[in-house]
Amino acid sequence: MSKIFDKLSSIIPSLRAELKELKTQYGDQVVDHVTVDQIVGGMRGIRSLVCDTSEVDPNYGLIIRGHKLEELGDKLPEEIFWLMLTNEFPSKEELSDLQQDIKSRSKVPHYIWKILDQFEEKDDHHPMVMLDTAILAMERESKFRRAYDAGAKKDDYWKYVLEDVLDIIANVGEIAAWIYRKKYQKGPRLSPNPSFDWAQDYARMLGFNHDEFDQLMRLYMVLHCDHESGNVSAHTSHLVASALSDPYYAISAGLNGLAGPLHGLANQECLAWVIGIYEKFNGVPTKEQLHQEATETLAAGRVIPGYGHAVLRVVDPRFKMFKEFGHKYCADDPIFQIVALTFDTVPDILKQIQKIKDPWPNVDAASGALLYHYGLTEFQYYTVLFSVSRVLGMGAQMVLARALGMPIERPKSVTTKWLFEAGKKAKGQ
Ligand code: CMX
Repeated sequence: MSKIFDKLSSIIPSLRAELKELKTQYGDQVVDHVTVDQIVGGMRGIRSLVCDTSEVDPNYGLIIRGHKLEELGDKLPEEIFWLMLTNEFPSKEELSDLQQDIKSRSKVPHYIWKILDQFEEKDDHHPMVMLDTAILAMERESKFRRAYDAGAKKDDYWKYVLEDVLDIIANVGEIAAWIYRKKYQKGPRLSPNPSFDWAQDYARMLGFNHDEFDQLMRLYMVLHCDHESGNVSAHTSHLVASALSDPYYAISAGLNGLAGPLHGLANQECLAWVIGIYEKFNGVPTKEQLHQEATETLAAGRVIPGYGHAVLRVVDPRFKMFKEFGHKYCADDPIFQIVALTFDTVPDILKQIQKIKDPWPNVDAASGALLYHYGLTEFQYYTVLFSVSRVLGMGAQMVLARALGMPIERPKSVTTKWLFEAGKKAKGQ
């Protein structure tokens, strides 16, 4: 067993004791209240989930285990995975041990290639369908399910969940890379290289051989890996795993949520919007022209993709970090220039629309332009990249939830009639 298992074995007893103390001391205390608007408004802001891997501060953005993103920009995704699980950065030896462990699990089952072969090249299956199908089909490898069926003790569930999560992490890059190469006819499948780090290996298996692109992939994988647990993908995978469905079911389910245009698919939509502008103006438009475009998009009843957020109320720090990368490496690229111009134009327009709570760019507003710059121009594929990264966060959250024996989720629903009555009563009518 690798060091991450030992490390977690040593800290899980204190996490369990902490949860027990919380329940004993404060279990019956009221810590939040809920309005009718929240109940009919997508449960926005209701505090009803526990997530220790990361938090999203509305006035800053993503904070991973107490660390702001600026501190994490030069870390490897493997280090962040360890951090999310243990609340500490790995030592050099621990990092290398984790990387070895992941490498040792790299073996995509042969039937996955056959299943992916069933998707015709150039057909209209979205690459997210291919990825989710592949992950779901690998469920027959689940060590958690096998251990559960054999009567594993509840206290040990997390170990088997971690086994599955590490197996998925080890293989998702190779699968995702093949989806890209097959769907977009980029040539034969490329094999993993044991001397590469995880993000670099994925970049190279996609077929890009560029140090800057490796660097972008590392940053991309760090910035997309987690966003606390209320977002659609994390919450979905957490919910499904709470039924003790194994990580293959749960991660595939979470990624199906990521495939929605209001969530992970926004990066694809965002770049499509930017490219549309580039093509229409045959280059970078003026600020006035861009203003007109944004106004027309809104008038057509569409959202400006990459702008707004359910929690954030400031510029997403992930956007800022991608923008900095762009300024450093592709400042002359017209697509990146449109992204930068959009940032100078769109927030002021969105601020005029009262119902919009966050006029600022989110992570999806900049990432696509950078990928495009290095030649990854098939923007339908971008949510797959997001997915590869999000496996880390969903996986870490799942391991901790099982370690803490979190129960099956089952919130109470109410009828509209009940809400009317409860509202009247609260108003004293
Ligand atoms: N353009 C136009 N209208 C927008 C908008 C945008 N960028 N952002 C919000 N609005 C609208 C909403 O559609 C909503 O309109 P209705 O009441 O008519 O339905 C209204 O403003 C209020 O929305 P909100 O409370 O500010 O935001 P929500 O929490 O409801 O939604 C989000 C958040 C991200 C879905 C929304 O801002 C949006 O659709 N943005 C564009 C898509 C996008 O970039 N998604 C990626 C988010 C990051 C991620 O999760 O991956």
